[in-house]
Amino acid sequence: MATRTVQTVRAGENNAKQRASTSARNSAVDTVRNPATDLAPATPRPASYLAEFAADVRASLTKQPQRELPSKYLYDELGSALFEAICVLPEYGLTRADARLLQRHARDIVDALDSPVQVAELGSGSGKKTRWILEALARRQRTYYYPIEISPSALAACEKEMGQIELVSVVGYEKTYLDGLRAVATRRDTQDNLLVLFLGSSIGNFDRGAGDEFLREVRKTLRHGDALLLGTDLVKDAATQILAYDDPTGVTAAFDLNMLARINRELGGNFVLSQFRHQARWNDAERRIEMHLVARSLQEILIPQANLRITLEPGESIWTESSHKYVTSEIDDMARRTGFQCIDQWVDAQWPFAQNLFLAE
Ligand code: AVI
Repeated sequence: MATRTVQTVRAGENNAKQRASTSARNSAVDTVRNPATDLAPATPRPASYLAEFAADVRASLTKQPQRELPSKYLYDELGSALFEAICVLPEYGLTRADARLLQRHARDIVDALDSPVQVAELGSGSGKKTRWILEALARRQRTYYYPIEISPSALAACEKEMGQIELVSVVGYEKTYLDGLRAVATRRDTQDNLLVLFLGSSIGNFDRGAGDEFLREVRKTLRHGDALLLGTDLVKDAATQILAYDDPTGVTAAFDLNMLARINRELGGNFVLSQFRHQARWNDAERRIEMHLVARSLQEILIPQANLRITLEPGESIWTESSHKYVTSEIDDMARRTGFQCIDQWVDAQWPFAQNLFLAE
């Protein structure tokens, strides 16, 4: 008897443009071909992609008083590989805490939901951590798993891995978070409840207001009785947090600097990487880690394909990412503000991180 199914729904032209992506992780792998660099793409990007990248770079690098670059552009092919390496750094406990909680509490999580439950995951990556949830569900019912991921290579890996689980059928969506979730929500049967997974504290890469807005949009696609499992990294001492984003082996620095290298590769920029230093700052008022690239000396930057020329003063920084941290007591409010109720919360004992189970009100 066939118990395994794997299928992929690919993005249309519009979705592949990643226009709707407001989050870093979901804008993953670079697919632009650049013969000069030998970074071969998995699939060609639509022609409009470079124009959008150039416009974003231009708008953010000219911001004053603080220049920025959008964190979603950290995730080209090399950036995504570096992020995978970050996840196994001893100093970056976040991913292991996330996985530990799922492994320990998968049963509690699925027991809180009425059958039949189907699972959608926003930015599934390779989906490794999700196995625990799917196995727990498959013990009581045939389960559909819908990984939603813009990176074709990550989605393929996820489909391959999760497609091995007995009584689990995988239908991958190569789309942005919300486009994918809308497609899943319209395809499910009326009696099915949906469990949406948003793991790894990816919510932390949104500014707090934008994070609320995003959760409200997620809620709009759901019905009463559906659930959202939200992973949130918690505030811990500043030294631990800084080390997690500025590791001694320099993997996170490489991840950050690669954004400049990518601009050089794809937009003809002239950033000299050795003239920039990666810096992780803890912003206590906003409860977030900020990643910056700080100019070591005066830099005349030319990015011809973005029609941009700027001067960076020595010590001036480009802000490349925010990673917000949470306190457990704020999660209830976050749920309520966005149309959910937080019905359970599990906190890791080794690395302060919480899995929060939200029910759609
Ligand atoms: C993907 N995201 C949750 C990571 C984080 O911790 O904010 C991205 C990251 N940036 C540097 N290290 C990890």
